Amino acid sequence: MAATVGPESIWLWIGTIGMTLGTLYFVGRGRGVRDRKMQEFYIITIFITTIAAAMYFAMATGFGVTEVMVGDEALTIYWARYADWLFTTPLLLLDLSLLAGANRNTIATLIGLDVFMIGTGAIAALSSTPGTRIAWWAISTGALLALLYVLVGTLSENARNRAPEVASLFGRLRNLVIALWFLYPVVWILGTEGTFGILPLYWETAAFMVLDLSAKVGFGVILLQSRSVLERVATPT
Ligand code: RET
Repeated sequence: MAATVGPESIWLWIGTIGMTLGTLYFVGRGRGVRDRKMQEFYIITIFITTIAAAMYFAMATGFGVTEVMVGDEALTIYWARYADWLFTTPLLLLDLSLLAGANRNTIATLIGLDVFMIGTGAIAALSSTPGTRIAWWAISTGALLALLYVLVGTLSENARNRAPEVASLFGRLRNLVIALWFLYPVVWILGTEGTFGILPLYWETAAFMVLDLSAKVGFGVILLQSRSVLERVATPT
């Protein structure tokens, strides 16, 4: 069932513009980078904001939204968020993993947990009883905790074997991820999805927009800011 986009569309348009500007900025920064290893970071990060710009545009124009009946209440659910996160969160983790020099098993574990988290989060959003919504939310949050555990455990250990400036950049980005990613399930449960009606759709949409811009454009700006650090990743000494 289609649903119409309400006054929260202002935030969705700001999200669309922000992600587009982020994409253009990263494309500009990536020009002239010849080293293949360094290019990986630019390619991944450009895809992250490109996908998000497209999904924000889909939400702003009413394509990425549906209605879910929970009891006799109709919830407006922006499903395009999950389509966005399904691809962009693994790409963010890939950026971090390449920086840390993780092996394939660690990368697969992180991305597996992440896809499981977003998949079960989508089920939570589309479920039709408050009880099952909360249960899937809890399952998804469990996956987030496991993911962050790998991030502070194995991945941080890998990063310690890198050059000091690489390790320090990894540390900054890892802390940003921990701080921001924790807030997603909080906004979700307080927002319309949680059905407690604490945060109205208008403010929930604003909160997700700020989180998404920080977690994608903010993350990318910090990562791609310093070519010399990325050069150290490309040619370790
Ligand atoms: C959901 C709801 C269910 C519980 C959990 C969630 C976690 C979502 C996260 C999203 C991260 C998104 C990012 C986007 C890109 O910028 C699905 C909201 C745990 C962690 C970083």
